[in-house]
Amino acid sequence: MKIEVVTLFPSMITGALAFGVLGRAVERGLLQVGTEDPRAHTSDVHRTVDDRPYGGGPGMVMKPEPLLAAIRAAHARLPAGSPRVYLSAQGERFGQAQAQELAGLPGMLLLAGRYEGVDERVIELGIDRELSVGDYVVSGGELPALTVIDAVARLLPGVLGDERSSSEDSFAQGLLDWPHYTRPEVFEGREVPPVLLSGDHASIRRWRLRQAVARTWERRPDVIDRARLQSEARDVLDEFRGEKS
Ligand code: 4FN
Repeated sequence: MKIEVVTLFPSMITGALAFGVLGRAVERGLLQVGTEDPRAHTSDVHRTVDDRPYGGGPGMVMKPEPLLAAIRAAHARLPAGSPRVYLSAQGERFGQAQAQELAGLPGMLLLAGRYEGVDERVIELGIDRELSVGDYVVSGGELPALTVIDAVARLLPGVLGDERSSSEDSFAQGLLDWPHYTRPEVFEGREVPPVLLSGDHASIRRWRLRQAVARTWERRPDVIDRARLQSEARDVLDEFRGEKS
């Protein structure tokens, strides 16, 4: 997959993509990420990318000419069918379903805003879709863009090792994670649940499923997706529903 990020801070994007699973995906050519800096599309001596808002008020707005030029230059490097996405507070909420959808595309352009945001006409003329990573104030769209890139890249074939596929993530089945443990067996007086040391793989699977269902029910009832649960998980969930209501 090919991704282009339009940003005033390209090194925030390229820097973050040097590490871990994403770093390896880029090294192996499974993921290709380019950047376009609107400042490169200015012609004045001060290389101006922002201006004061019409109507007054505090803060600055990203001015339209260099921004739309940067979007067009970056979009020209992407395969046909690559949407232009503006990361913004006004967008549709980005979740695992949106990540799945984007992972099926050949490419995408991500626009990261700064200041108070972009001139509205850039959205009208140069953007296909708006996505939001959540309801909090951030200083720029770069970290939201990286969040989208990370969540999407993990779903691309070959990005995770053979030993672990994204469809095995418990969240992919509509549940939170079960608790994880590693050595030592006793840490600061706290023991690993004995079932995990039993070697009884059927019991371990049942325990983990129960833990995942219980935590999701208690902490995030909003993310339980009954439809995506396996029949065994649905049975455990129905037990919980019976006990708690
Ligand atoms: N944010 C809110 C309401 C109004 C503005 C903001 C805000 C970065 C350029 C946009 C924010 C949130 C989720 C990008 C926040 C996101 C952004 C995102 C974002 C600088 C202008 C700005 C009601 C959500 C608190 C600043 C709420 N997902 N403005 O943060 O880009 O992607």
